Amino acid sequence: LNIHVFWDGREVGSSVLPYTLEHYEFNAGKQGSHELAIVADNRFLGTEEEIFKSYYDFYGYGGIYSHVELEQIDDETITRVQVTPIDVATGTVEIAIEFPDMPKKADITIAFDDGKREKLSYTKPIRRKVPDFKVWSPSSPALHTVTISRDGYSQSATFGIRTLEWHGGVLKLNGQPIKLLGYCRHESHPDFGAATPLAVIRNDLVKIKQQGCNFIRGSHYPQREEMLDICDEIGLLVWDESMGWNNEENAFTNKEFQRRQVEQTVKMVRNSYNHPSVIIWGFLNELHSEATTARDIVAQLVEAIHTNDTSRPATFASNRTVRDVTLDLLDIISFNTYPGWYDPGMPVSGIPNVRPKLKRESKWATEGDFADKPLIISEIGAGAFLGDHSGVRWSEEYQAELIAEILKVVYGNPRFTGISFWQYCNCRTYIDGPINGRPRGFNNKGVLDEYRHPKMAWSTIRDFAQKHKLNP
Ligand code: ADA
Repeated sequence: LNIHVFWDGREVGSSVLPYTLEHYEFNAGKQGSHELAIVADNRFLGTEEEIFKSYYDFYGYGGIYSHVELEQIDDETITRVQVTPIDVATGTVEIAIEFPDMPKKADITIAFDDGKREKLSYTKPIRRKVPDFKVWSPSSPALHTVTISRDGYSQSATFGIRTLEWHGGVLKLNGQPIKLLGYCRHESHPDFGAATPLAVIRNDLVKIKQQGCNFIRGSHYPQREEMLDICDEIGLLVWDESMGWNNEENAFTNKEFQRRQVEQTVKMVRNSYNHPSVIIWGFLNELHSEATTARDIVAQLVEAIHTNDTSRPATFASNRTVRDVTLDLLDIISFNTYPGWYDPGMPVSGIPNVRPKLKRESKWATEGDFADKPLIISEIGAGAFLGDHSGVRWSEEYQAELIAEILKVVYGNPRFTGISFWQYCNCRTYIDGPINGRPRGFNNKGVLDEYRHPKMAWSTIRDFAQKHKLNP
């Protein structure tokens, strides 16, 4: 899949990074009318370096998934404003500014919210206490803005004051250990494909929040800025990840695949840095990480994240679990695990498998040096057809009972930081894909169906979330 951007017939930009927000700067010529043409080529090329491969278990929709903006930037004297929260007791943040001409020194003014402007000569990132600050958290998602001006041009950034720590096996938000509960969510709707209107996105996120959950894993690609804006505003925590799905050795040892992976991950981090809702950066879902050759790409991506952001942890969702040889490289250990669904000997009922399997995996993630790393269940769940009340596999009852058992086991074991269930709602995939059991061409593990009608498990999770009050 790739995109080509033409201005008056001249190519001014292109991309091979699906779902990545791209910026193209070019000389637009004289004032007057011009033609902008964008070619979205949704053919799978089948090459090793391709990021979006035809076998992924989610549909490769064609076209442009999000909006296009055209902006005249003649007078732009500031390129990027990056805000890092440092301390929630004093409201201290660090501000880093990039300029198009990258001067050694720039005369700027800086103002928080509607406050007064401070003049200064900027040479390196500065620390300031935000006046009248409020701390951001899921239960009180307070936002601030900072406006930087230079030579009559201004740029604002919205941010939240909140901190993260990830040691001692726990994830802390604002100094307090936090338990996560929520869903993996695809940008997918039967009427709109991946070009989900903002009203649908907002409705999904508000529903999840009202259910009592606090967490979304944006599977399996960088989330749209507008989606993250809503999470900032309503107080949902987000795992944002760059695109990958079950990538094999021939791809992840390919230098061009590696280069593209690093590029899309760095772009994701830089594009979405200021969102307080984003608490985890991820990549390469279910990489074939039992291979020692996988260590190179994992190390490269962790380093790319750390180089661009020291304030958030890096992880990826591993389904190799106890066979994974890359876990020591990560800040958080994350397992995609399907006891009770993908069990040896299926299709018999596997609910009794939940406890022993999760116990074994949590023990593995605690041995050696791993005990210091928080442990998340990044996927777990079961397929169910809306309206099937047979009580066996694929019924609403089976999914709900399995989920009830998972909730009991995971939140009863302090080693686990939480769950993002697979998945929020059914999503479109391929009926003839590599995985059996994709009836109707949908992945039917949604707790809601594809039109967001609830299955029984929705109230199982709601009742649990409301009883346990997870939002600090
Ligand atoms: C994997 C994968 C998901 C989905 C899921 C499933 O864990 O990460 O994208 O394919 O399995 O439904 O089997």
